[in-house]
Amino acid sequence: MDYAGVDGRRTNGLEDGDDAVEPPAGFSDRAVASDAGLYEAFAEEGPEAWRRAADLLDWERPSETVLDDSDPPFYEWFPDGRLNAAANCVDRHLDERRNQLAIRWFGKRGERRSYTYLDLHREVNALAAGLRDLGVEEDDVVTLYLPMVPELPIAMLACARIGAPHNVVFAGLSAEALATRIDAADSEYLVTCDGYYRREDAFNQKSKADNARLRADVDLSETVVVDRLGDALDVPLGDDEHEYEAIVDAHDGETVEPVARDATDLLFVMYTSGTTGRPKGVEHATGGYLSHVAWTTRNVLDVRPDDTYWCAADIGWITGHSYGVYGPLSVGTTTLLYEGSPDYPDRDRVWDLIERNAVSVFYTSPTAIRSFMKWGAEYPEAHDLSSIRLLGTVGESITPKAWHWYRKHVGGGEAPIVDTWWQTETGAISLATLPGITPMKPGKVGPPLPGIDARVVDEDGDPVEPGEPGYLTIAAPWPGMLRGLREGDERYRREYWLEGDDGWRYRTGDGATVDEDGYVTILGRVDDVINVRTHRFNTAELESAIVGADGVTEAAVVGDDDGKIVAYVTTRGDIDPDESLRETIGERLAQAVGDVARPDRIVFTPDLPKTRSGKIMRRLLEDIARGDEFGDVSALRNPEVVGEIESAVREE
Ligand code: 6R9
Repeated sequence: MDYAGVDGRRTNGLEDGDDAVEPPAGFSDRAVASDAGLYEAFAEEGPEAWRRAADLLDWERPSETVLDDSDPPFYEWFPDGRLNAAANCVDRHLDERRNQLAIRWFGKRGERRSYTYLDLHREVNALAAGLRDLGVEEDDVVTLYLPMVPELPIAMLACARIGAPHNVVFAGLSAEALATRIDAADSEYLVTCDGYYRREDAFNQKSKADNARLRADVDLSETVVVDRLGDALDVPLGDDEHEYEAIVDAHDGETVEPVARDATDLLFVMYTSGTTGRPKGVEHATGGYLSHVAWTTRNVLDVRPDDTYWCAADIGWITGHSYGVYGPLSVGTTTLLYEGSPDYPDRDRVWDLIERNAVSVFYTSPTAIRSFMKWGAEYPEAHDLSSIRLLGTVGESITPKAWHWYRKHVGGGEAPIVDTWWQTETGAISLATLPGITPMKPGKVGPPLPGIDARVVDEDGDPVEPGEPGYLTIAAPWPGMLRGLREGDERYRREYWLEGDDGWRYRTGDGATVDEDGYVTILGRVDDVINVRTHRFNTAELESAIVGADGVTEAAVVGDDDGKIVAYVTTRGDIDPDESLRETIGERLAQAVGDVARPDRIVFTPDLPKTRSGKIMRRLLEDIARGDEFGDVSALRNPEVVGEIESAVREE
């Protein structure tokens, strides 16, 4: 099979003998998913079983067919159905809960704003009318370049209402990254803001957008600018730039009929790192995506309308799309939106927000949990967190130690934890326990969800023995799956699909093991993608930015245990690597990708470890960065360099 090698040495810090933890009885009694027969039902019914998910939504026209799989790997879910995603997230809640809070927002400066479903309806409609007025038509892609402000989900919903796919670009990405995404998505419309606060300082986001505009090939025809900073920053607007507030005021009270979209029509595009240097545009279809997201929000995260739910991920990434916006709003709950960082103004910010809002379901990443652990249990312990009834984690593997800490100090020792595995491409949670039914095993994500045919296989595509490392694949289509790539069918097929004797397999790019009970442990990526601080980067993209610095000859980038970026860099013989080169490298990465990509550590080394065929042994460099044991290196072309690298790392 066409995979990079997965090696068996890595155990993901999982100690043997970690017993399964039963779902707490008090939880199971009230859980949304409480019938263990669900697994069997999905197995028996096949794709038809996913009708349950579609039935959670309001359809303009329900689909007769559940799945059209006549042209694999181009699958169509609910192909003859029609619906509008924004109507499902807003309008249909008006009868029952118009005055219930939909979004509670907390700004970096202690500001607060709340939107009831009625408020949300009014502003989404006004903006939808305004966007139309600016010329946005169905199928025009609108790029959204905003930090965590309520205007971001509102703009997403306004786009969805008029059938204009959105293309959200994480606010921390650079002008260059924004320009690439505007061009790749062929997007003529942009919604951005004047700026936002980073700690104490007002930061100019608009100037990044202006730079992107100069760089992009696509001519931006209209730009809408949210006033986040008021008088703190003077940002003049050009003729074809419009104040968000003025648009919403001018169209206040107008209603825009939600455009009925085919279930297979594009809801949004999200750029993510792939196996080559250029990001790829993952396309999500309206009906399958929203069905899967709504079903998992209810059945995995156990969210109900009377919850106060908080997904701490940035909306600029897929987790924020699916579980910060579409999931919670489609099921009609109250969702919290937080603009700041977890340690500002103090390290108890998260716990303060949970207590203040009586958050009942909290979803975050192992990176964040590791920081909480480092800061100490005294911070959560100073707050009343008894409102919490379920915890979730996503983005990378969680160690049993972190799992137990999270449960004890945040979950009161009682709350179930769902360790959810999924990807930008899968659209929604794909492997996880069902919290009221399935026992948890700390450090293992759990079995595939009902209806997800995930398998850990070897190079030939055959299932591996329990405990043996293999490749995580999915052997049958699922509703939340990407409908394709912006870069075309060929790239989509090549990136993700393998045709075997018994059909098509989706390659996740992750290595994994599976135990006797079918629980999957994720070993990490087997391709050139690294996950750090919940962001996904392509190593080649980062490395080429570093190698562009004067005097640098080679670079290899890895992630370490703390979610930090470590760059190993070699320089020309006549160059003495110094502080200024470090700065240059950091600056180049900030320019090319964004501040999030600045390395935490730069290790200058005389050479990089290579295989005989000249491939950089990134896995070995990762082990060194993590201080992990590594195996025999004698097969390397240059084994002598390993010792030098180790001492260079230690000197850091
Ligand atoms: C949702 C999201 C996807 C990659 C994925 C895998 C890693 C996600 C995980 C996990 C271990 C989990 N990943 N969830 N690894 N345990 N529970 O993160 O999407 O940014 O596309 O990243 O994240 O390596 O392939 P995305």
